[in-house]
Amino acid sequence: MRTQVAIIGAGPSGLLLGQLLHKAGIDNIVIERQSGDYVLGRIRAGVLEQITMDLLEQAGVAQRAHAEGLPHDGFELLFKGERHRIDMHKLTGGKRVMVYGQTEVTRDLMAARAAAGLNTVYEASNVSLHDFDSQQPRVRYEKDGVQHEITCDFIAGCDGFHGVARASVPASAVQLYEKVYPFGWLGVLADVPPVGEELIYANTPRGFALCSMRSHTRSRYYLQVPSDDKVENWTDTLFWEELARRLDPAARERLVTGPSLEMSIAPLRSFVAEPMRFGQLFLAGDAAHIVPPTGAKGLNLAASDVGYLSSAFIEHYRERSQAGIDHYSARCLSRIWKAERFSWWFTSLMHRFPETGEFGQKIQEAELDYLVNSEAASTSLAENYVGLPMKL
Ligand code: RFL
Ligand code: PHB
Repeated sequence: MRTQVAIIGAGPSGLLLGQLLHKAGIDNIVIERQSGDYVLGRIRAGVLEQITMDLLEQAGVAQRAHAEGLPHDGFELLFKGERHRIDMHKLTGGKRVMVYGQTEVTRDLMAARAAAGLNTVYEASNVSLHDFDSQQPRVRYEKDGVQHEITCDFIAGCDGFHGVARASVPASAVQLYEKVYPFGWLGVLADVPPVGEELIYANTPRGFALCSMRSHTRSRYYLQVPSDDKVENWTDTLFWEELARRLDPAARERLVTGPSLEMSIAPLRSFVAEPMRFGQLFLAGDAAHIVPPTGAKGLNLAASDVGYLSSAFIEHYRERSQAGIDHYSARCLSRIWKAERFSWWFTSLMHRFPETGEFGQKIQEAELDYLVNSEAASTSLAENYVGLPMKL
């Protein structure tokens, strides 16, 4: 088999790249280790930046996000038992975010790919990458016990943090930066109306909590839990009781509980691999970087990488120019490190750190007080939350 771009991974990065390339007439094949249903079963991000919406539009898959997504102009910070609104729309001169789940983005991209009759290989095993330091890279995989080989011009490693693409690069060619936090997020998805119109990020002496949503009838809630906690230690009742304890009285009053559709624990980590290009192999999304989810940046960074990468490939095929390809890694990393900084800062501000004790809590509360009372400080928060410009 031959294609122009072999894409490893059918998460949001891989599928969005495939769709943008297809729109530009560039042939591609997506190779995914799991089944389509398994990919759709992972409940992850929920907040899309305008830049991500623009890319979905460019890919021709934004109709349902526009129709069913919830545009949000602000969010609330809860600390010392009181909520304070950050008016993103006002503070950023009219920008907002869209609340629309990663599952739905993935579903829309899968439907568009199927409708266009594009080749996606699900349940591919033993995927391996070869000769990406030459002009003839190859990808091998097994499907139903049969070995296949794809020759291509480029390989896009969109296969997430645990994927094969980054692991195929010699250790001496890549520099890794990592920070692991001493806690995780316990998440619950439930068909109950959200506690508020907007998201609530709560800093409490019992730990962080986040009230998010997928629609007016489906809520997504998270609690900070110790790193070694297990889902088996929790029941729906225990979750709702602990969430209620971390809310202010008015929100507690409004909280509607119900059976969880999904409950899982995600570890929190900051991670960057540099560079993101190795000859004809390009990393994008979680394959190259991870942010703790506090700033809602993971999926959005994946989308902006794919924005840069699709432009680079389009420039290569249309104009025979290498410029986009040569600048890919530096362009991405400049934006990624700013999002890493923001996500680390917001995580540090909102979570309880076992080692800093009461003093740490007081310092956080002082910073939060400053943040909500200083227009300069809240503008900086809002500007980062809605997403920094792509600067192409
Ligand atoms: P994904 O979504 O991990 O997709 C990668 C795909 O590659 C496949 N794969 C392989 N395919 C072929 N061969 C191999 N050897 C392969 N190895 C892996 C995988 O099966 C998968 O389908 O990466 P992508 O596309 O870069 O998208 C990134 C986003 O998924 C990610 O940034 C966010 O979901 C991060 N994230 C969150 N971000 C937010 O903004 N808000 C959140 O609330 C939020 N929650 C989360 C998250 C990430 C989590 N992870 C990674 C465990 C919760 C969790 C649990
Ligand atoms: C979510 O809805 O899953 C979500 C929203 C905002 C975040 C993280 C996760 O910061």
